[in-house]
Amino acid sequence: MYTEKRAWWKEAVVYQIYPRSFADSNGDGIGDLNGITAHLDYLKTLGVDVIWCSPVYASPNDDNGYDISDYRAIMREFGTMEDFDRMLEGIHARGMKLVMDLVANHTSDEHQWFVESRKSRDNPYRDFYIWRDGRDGGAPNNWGWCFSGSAWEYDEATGQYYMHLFSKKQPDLNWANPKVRDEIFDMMTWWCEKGIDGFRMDVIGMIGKESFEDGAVAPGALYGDGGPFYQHTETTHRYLREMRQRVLDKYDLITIGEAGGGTADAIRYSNVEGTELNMTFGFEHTDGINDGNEMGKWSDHGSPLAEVREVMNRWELDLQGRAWNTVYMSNHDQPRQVSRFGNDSPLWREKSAKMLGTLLHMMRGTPFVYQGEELGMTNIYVKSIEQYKDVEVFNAWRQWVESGRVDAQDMLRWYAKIARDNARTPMQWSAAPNAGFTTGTPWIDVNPNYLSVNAEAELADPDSVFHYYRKLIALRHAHDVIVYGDFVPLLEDDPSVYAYRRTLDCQELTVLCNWTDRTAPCALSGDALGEELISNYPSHRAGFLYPYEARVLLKRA
Ligand code: TEU
Ligand code: CA
Repeated sequence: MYTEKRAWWKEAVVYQIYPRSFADSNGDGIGDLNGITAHLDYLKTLGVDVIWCSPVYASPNDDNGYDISDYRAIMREFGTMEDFDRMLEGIHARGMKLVMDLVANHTSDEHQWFVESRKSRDNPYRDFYIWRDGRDGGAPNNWGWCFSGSAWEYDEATGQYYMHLFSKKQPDLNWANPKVRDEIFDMMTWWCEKGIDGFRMDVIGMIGKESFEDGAVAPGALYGDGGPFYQHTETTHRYLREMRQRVLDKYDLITIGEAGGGTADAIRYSNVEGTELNMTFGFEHTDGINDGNEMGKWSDHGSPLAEVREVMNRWELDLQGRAWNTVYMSNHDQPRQVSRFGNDSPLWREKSAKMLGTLLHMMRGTPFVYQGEELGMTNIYVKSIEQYKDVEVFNAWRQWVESGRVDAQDMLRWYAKIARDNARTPMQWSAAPNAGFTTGTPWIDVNPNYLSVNAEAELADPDSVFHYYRKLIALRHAHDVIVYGDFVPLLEDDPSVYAYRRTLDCQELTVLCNWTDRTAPCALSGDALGEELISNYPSHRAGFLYPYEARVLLKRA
């Protein structure tokens, strides 16, 4: 039995808002801060403890706010600092907390620091970014970037290249420069003094670049993989410990690293001694399942039970007693979870959405709910490239389709399954025009299924996905075994059922999930396992689980 130290952020459930697509208060088609403030009671009803807002800072929106041009100003389309203060007050007044997105691996190329930096080689801000001479008439090394293409961009003005691990409008900050760290830590302190409650740290595992050698080129790949020289390095850990001492330790925060890597990396970032962060997001069960594919996430591979379970169980077990975990399947970078891991056909959408919710919320780690997940929102399945808005989609199109390497129909099929825009369609509030998201023209298409899948309808239906999630969240708050219990995998080779147990003192919580659309035999389905806490079926069949059935049973000795 592991003894878990109590902490409020272990007991919390986090709700992620993608502000651009949450609620538009002024009819310009873009979600905004007043839109969030107007829906805080909805979130309170759901029962979440913490709200994480994707970036709300000033930005030219090359990557929807993940390209920040002023860390201390609010994006014009989202409102004003007064709107922000009112939103924060509203969140606190309801006993909830606010997590800000800290995007500090890079800024926008329109940030004042970069505007200065690119002016001349001896500008005082030159070393805020990573500038290098070219090599043999090309880029300084062979690294590719996360959205396709070279990680280096040539800049005429000074005849050097700057590094960008994301779009060319997202130049990487040079964390090796102590002045950069001073600026970032001051900015973080400024937000903490304003009263925010934590940070979700964007690609924080990439801040510690250690060297700039060529990376290995995988068969079929166009660029080298610089990962070993900039991901999860000793230098990154050193910067995080410095951040902890200079900023984080002064406040009672929740800190979440978007750091990826393997469990050994997560254990270092979110170690129980608490020298770095509280928790990190793993990517092995989402993007990681496609590692080794020539085109990365663009593939027909899907997310088979055996692979997902192997990864998720390994994360639960490896981190147990060593680090705190996060549990999620959805965010603004992933397709809708019911479409990817469940079954979004009208017949099974609700059942499978509830099954996936059960699987996640009973695990060890802080659960993250992405806006609309609590309604069982699905992928949109757009047919043409014109309907997409995401820079990642456009760049991949250029690299693979326009170059003639991949058939357009294949790419469109992969986009429909996995593109980030699937999660960025507007929140479905009601059956009113545009799903009640806006009275104007939405910046991105609304999923046509809003007529049946929407918050208003689900609030009125006690059997909805929404009320099921509300119950899951309440269960976590009511039962220590769900937060602090040990994780024990069960039926690890079962072709249909994902099952596990949580144990604490004399309590045993058994979680059974049928991952398929067929009735599956299950030796564990008996009532002998205790009192039923929640299920997505009103009655059960001994020895079997119905399609997508989920059942949670608690035995107290
Ligand atoms: O994402 C980091 C990241 O690793 C992404 O490349 C992710 O793997 C990809 O979106 C999946 O296709 C963060 C943000 O969450 C993302 O929205 C930003 O675009 C990115 O950083 C750059 O800031
Ligand atoms: Ca608006």
